[in-house]
Amino acid sequence: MATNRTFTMIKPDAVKAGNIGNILQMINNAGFRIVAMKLTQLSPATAGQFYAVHKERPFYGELVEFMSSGPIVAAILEKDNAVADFRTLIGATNPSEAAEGTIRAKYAKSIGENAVHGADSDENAAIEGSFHFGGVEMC
Ligand code: 3AN
Repeated sequence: MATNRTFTMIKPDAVKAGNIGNILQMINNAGFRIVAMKLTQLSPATAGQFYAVHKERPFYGELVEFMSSGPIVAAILEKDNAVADFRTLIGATNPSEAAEGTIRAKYAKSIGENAVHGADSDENAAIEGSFHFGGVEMC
């Protein structure tokens, strides 16, 4: 059964471009409630740990370097069908394939620097959320 929480990060490219506010507005307008949120910066080691599932992929080094290159916003979001609905809101991994009106279509630069992360399953949403937040940080 689908749970009602997902995990997101606004990535360094979107933070640098000044799009935190625009992206949070789209998240709010799509009906998500923010359960926890913080501005933070991942170290290369922490980014490597977060993306350990991609360790064997050819872009892993590039991904870790990019994700630790500047501040990010990490957040836990709540809504019915949160994981699937958030993936719809952000659009395809490659912004050139992302549907019109999605966050990545509007704000992503490339397949690597693609503005936002969205958990891809309920299980990963829970793991990723607790990677960044303790229970007392959730509202
Ligand atoms: P998604 O973020 O849409 O779930 P994944 O899980 O396939 O996509 O990839 C995780 C992250 O790895 C992506 N958000 C993107 O930043 C990066 N990535 C994926 N594919 C590539 C690629 N071909 N080249 C560079 N970076 C990539």
